[in-house]
Amino acid sequence: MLRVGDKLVLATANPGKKKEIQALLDGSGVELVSLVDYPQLILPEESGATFTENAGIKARFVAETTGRWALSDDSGLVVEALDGAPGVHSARYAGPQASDLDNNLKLLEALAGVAENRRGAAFFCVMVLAAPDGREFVFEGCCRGRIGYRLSGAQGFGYDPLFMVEPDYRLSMAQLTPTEKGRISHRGRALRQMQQWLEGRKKG
Ligand code: ITT
Repeated sequence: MLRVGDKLVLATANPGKKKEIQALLDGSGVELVSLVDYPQLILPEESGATFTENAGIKARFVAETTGRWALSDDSGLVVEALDGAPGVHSARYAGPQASDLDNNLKLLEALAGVAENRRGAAFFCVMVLAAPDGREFVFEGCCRGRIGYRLSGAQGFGYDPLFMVEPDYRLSMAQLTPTEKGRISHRGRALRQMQQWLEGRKKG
């Protein structure tokens, strides 16, 4: 089992995710290293149809190649009025090289004319913790909100400036501090599930 002092490789090339995961696991006793420490590792193509499949692909690849425990995060935004898009394609919604701004502008355009009560959305996050011996453990988190009409706030990354947070939809996710975001976010929830599970394994 993953023990205090073991190195856990974060299987993500996304700096926004990396920063949030590092902050949320700070003080947990797990020593985190990232792909920056393995510059030769390029994550494989995310060919899965679900967040879980893609998270598995990334974590397995990194655990197999480094011989260490690996933790991946596959996440994205699901918009009701768009039948679940951009979903697993969230990172590349506006094209293969799309920036966060490109993706946000495309989303605004796709929702042009859609009324406030039909702009419901949710962020999903699936994390896979993969052991070098092939075992895999899955953790999930979700966070509901609504897509706003304009970008607001400068914190976070991705679709945060358009994601208006429940229950009153006054603030976007990008207007929350990192701590506030971590408390309610899909990623924070998945990581807390993982931490509870690790605690349980230590006692059991
Ligand atoms: P890795 O595969 O290297 O981890 P990626 O960005 O390609 O990085 P994903 O395929 O999981 O990862 O796509 C996640 C996208 O979903 C991300 O690029 C954002 O556009 C969006 N997203 C995920 N979590 C988010 C968050 O907390 N806030 C805003 N947008 C988020």
